[in-house]
Amino acid sequence: MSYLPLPAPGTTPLRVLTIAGSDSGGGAGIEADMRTMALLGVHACVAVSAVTVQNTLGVNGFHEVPGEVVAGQIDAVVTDIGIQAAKTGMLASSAIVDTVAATWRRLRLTVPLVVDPVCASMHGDALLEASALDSLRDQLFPLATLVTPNLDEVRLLVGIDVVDVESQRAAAKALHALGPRWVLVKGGHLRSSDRSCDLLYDGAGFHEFDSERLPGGNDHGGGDTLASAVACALAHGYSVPDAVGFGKRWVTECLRAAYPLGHGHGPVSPLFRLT
Ligand code: PXL
Repeated sequence: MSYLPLPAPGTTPLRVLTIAGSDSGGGAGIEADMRTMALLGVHACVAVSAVTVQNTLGVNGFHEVPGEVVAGQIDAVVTDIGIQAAKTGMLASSAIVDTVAATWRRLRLTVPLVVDPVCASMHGDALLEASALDSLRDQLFPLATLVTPNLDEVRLLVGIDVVDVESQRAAAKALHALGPRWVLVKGGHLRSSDRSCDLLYDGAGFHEFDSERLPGGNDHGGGDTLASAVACALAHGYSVPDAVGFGKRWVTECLRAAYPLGHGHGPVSPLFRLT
């Protein structure tokens, strides 16, 4: 596949801000975002929302960063370094979601914003307090260029159980009504056991993204990696459908290169780009 153009050595790369939680195991969250951004030739700036205590077996707990510190990180990055796109991942609480949205509005940011509405880890550990769903829907979604929920997040956000193409389309419409410009409903293995079908919707038309579904349990950080790659492509000026197509191809390559780690789920990996 072809990747994004790399910056010449010594020249300033494009910058993408990730507002997300840290994974001490290094597989998901900010660590996954930064790996993908670096290997796509983009400079990653970070606003840490929470510090999780986790390994490949699960999340043992997390410590939330105070809202004003999250806002301060965004402010510091935007007013000095400048960004061409941003993405959000784990935001932990309604206080942080509200602060991120208020800061985005206060700074009058107009760059593309990818919102990955992370609610839980793959082990089912909560990464967002239940009361924060209202904040996500009411405050952050209307600012988003693209939201990228998986099927569990769709159920929590709009109460739709996606079981087939029709319910996937209904979910995309219900999510779009909350205000984001585009919605990507990640379908997992909805239509067949060996394909992964994601549905993109902008209020007018549907675009389908189909990829092979790779076997193996090492897929920690897949959603973060996809959203980060999409944000990098948007920073380069790609259209949303082209950016999603790129992100999907990227995460498929990262899944192919996933490696075992610890005693649980290993991470998807962009390190194949170094070989
Ligand atoms: O992959 C979702 C995710 C995002 N951010 C953090 C996580 C996880 C999953 O465990 O730990 C910090």
